[in-house]
Amino acid sequence: MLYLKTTALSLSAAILICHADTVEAQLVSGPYVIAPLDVNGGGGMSSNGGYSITSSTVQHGGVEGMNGGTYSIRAGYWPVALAADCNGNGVDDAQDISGATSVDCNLNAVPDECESVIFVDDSATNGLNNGSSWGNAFTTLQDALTDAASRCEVAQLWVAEGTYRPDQGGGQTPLDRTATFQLQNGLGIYGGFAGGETDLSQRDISNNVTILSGDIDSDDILSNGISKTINGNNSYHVVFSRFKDPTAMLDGFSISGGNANDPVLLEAGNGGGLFNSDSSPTIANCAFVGNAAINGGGVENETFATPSFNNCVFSGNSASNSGNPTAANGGGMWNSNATPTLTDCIFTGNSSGGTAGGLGADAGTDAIVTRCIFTGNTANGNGGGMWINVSSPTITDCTFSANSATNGGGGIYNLESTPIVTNSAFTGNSADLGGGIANDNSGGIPAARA
Ligand SMILES: [Ca+2]
Ligand SMILES: [Ca+2]
Ligand SMILES: [Ca+2]
Ligand SMILES: [Ca+2]
Repeated sequence: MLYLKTTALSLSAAILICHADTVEAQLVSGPYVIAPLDVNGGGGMSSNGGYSITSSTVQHGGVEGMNGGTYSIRAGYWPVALAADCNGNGVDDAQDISGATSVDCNLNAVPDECESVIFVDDSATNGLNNGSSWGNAFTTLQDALTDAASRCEVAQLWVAEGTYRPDQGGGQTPLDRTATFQLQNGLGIYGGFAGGETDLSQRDISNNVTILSGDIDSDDILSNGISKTINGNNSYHVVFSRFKDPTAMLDGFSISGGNANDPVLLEAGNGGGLFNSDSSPTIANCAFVGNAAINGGGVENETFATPSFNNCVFSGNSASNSGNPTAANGGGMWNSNATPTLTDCIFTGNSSGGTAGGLGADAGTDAIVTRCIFTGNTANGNGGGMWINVSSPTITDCTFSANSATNGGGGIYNLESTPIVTNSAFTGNSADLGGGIANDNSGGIPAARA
């Protein structure tokens, strides 16, 4: 059913209106038969004087004042072709906006949900590159982020398969190691599209690998676009988040080649894949692969950060410190005074020159770790799978297997902490002391000596 808004329609004689009729808002006369009837949203009717309204559709106003043969219909809808219905809800878009069922923050008379997506595809080199469609997609993610930040109506970026580097795009300096993809509140950044999809549910993340790469100087040894060996001068942080809330979302990307290796600039030594400080973004369906840092090769969470990671993989990341090899922490992830929520995540093949091959939970990190797998992570110190210090993480339904530590705690090294470990398995982990779990000055979980 299609409708045309009327604002003040007086009826004084006959008219027949059916579904298929096209009726302009105008004064009409004659005895009326208005069909079919469906009166919504106020109004109502009464009649005398011989009028018959049998089946009309009148919304948002209705019929009123039917006395003496004169009708006044206010703000009703006649069955007509819609002026605009971009959101396909059968209501004219102008009425969506005036009725506050749609937001129009940019005041262009278009419901914002119809213009909320910006498209990005590094292959779309023949279009207008304004982000308005797949054909006219931006070719760099930075251009899309800049555009999104200036437009209140934008809620999502859809990014097609390909490789995107943070030093690419307007306003960026090529080879700038400090260039980084900054998350934004109210913006979901989604990868995994082939290009051409019309709905978020159509993307295929595993077949359309969408890489955010810190290999800005293009000399890393790659495997399918992922950095296997970092060479040269890469981005300090591929992705960056500070003071963001859970509406800042990253979903469906492989994040690779970040290298936070500066021992002087503290932040530049932490979080090669993602640096996250005092911030609570929502990260889902992402793979942090082949990143490096002094602390937090894959991810660094610090300073009251409460991010969530759902269905993410942390693989082949490393914590290393060329100037002081054992002063490195958290190959996969390093948390300092942060409370990440990790659900259905996998830490595999991460390494640390010091503590925490897989995940480090330091200084008040009350992480919530559920249904996660830690396997094949190594620490050239303590805590192959996980290292916990002065923290109270909750670990539920997890598996620790084949992790190793040169010193203590192949699976978990637990220092002055009170973790709660429930329904979790420890198999095949190894360490000089505490192959499964080593407790050091802790009152929490029992030790499992190798
Ligand atoms: Ca509409
Ligand atoms: Ca709008
Ligand atoms: Ca592409
Ligand atoms: Ca490089």
